Amino acid sequence: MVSPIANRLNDPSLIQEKAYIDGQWVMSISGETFEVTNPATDEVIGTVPECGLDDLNAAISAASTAFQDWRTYSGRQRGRIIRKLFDLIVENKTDIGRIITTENGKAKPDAEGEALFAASFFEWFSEEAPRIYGDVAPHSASTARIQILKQPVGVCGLITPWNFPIAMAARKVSAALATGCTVVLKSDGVTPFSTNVLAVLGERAGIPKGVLNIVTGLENTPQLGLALCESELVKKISFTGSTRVGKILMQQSSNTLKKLSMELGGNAPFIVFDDADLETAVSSAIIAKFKVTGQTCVCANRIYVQDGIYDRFSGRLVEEVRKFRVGNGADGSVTHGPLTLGIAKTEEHVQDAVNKNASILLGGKRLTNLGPKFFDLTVLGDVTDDMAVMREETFGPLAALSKFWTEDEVIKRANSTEVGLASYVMTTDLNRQYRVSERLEFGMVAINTGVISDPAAPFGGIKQSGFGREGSKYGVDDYLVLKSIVTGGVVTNYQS
Ligand SMILES: *[C@@H]1O[C@H](CO)[C@@H](O)[C@H](O)[C@H]1NC(C)=O
Ligand SMILES: *[C@@H]1O[C@H](CO)[C@@H](O)[C@H](O)[C@H]1NC(C)=O
Ligand SMILES: CC(=O)N[C@H]1CO[C@H](CO)[C@@H](O)[C@@H]1O
Repeated sequence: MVSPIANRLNDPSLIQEKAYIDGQWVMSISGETFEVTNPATDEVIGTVPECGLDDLNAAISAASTAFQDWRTYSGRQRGRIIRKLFDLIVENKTDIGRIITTENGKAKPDAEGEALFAASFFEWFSEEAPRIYGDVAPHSASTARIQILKQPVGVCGLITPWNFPIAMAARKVSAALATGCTVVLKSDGVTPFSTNVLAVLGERAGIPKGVLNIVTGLENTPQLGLALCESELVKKISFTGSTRVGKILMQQSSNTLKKLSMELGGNAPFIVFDDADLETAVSSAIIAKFKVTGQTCVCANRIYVQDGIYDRFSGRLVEEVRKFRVGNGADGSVTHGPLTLGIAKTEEHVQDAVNKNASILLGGKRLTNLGPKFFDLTVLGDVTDDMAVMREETFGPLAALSKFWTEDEVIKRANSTEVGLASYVMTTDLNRQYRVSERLEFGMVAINTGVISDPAAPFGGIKQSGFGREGSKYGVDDYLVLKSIVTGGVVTNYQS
């Protein structure tokens, strides 16, 4: 069967209903497949292989063999290939956007935006690839020398989520390839087609066979994750997903003491001070909260608004959010798509908050006329710290507004969570910008903007949001190991 998405593409070959192992598009050895559906319509849009351990081991073995050659490419040679992949993703952004919308549900501007965001990491790491410097260090003895090399860690097991099916994969693959590592990527079972595009275009860009392998799977995901973690040939795991699964993978990696990167859940505070510029605060909150219908790990989950600006902020926010249109993301006038995995948690959080006397300022209910996965963009007022929405990540279109009075109070409330990924601060007071951002216990702070991600900015969390950084000049470190070379018996007689 040809996937119905393929008919809607300029370049139907971007859709591959297979796994990609050692430079070949292959079925699973068992022959098993699973279906992929469009969350807006629940229509089946294609099938991909349900890979098992044999398939995974073939991919690991291919990556392990390819590593011996790929690591010997110069950074410049790798950079040129990675740069070509950047160009191809940008050229094909419309098609890629369509694929993302069809399997993830996000609206067209978000989907094309994701394609460009994915591309930006290949551009960035194509430039970092030739700049992986080591060091020369002075030895304690005058007769010895120290040279420090940065070398690729080896085969990397990458596990990526459905909410940015190409960008989260791109952010890892680009850095791994830049350093000379090879990759076995386990894509999310909900969104395998978007991730597969990386292999289609990667091959066209000239990535040698075995360097990038993609294993697809849905039901088998836990076994595949376990096998990646336990493999002796895999030297590193990078995971983006929930804190719960991150902890499992970390445990499973302990027998082989793998190098790890964990990009886990958040519970981002968004703080609006009285001295904020109102329009900046409103537009930033809209991006930080409602991007991809609230399904990002950096989404503003708790919006703290100071007493003096609370009424004006909530009024303007509701006015602006009201203008959006929820629907099938493929429809050009739609701004916000369905919830990819469903709406249970959003509904629960609204119910819980309302039961505890929060007020509904906008939305608050399912949009059953559109389908089972649509929820209205929602703004709640009078939210308090005892409500579930303040303690757990909603991953849905629910803006929870809570009033605060003093700076100390809001910092304390913002910090009191076991996770620490993104945070947002709206204030025009320069001293307050420094003071508050230094006191917030989060890996990232956005000041007067709702956009925190950029290829040049290190992305990552602290506390139970994980560790490791993606993007930026630090992003290659997660894929490198240091080697010290100490040379003894060096005789330097300058008076020769
Ligand atoms: C909600 O408001 C009602 C009526 O004012 C009050 O009796 C009740 O205690 C409040 N519930 C909570 C959880 O604050
Ligand atoms: C952040 O708030 C927490 C919780 O109140 C507090 O323990 C911590 O000291 C605060 N961090 C800073 C740097 O102020
Ligand atoms: C739709 C579109 O722009 N497709 C392009 C994708 O990239 C290839 C090169 O690999 C072009 O040939 C296509 O035209």
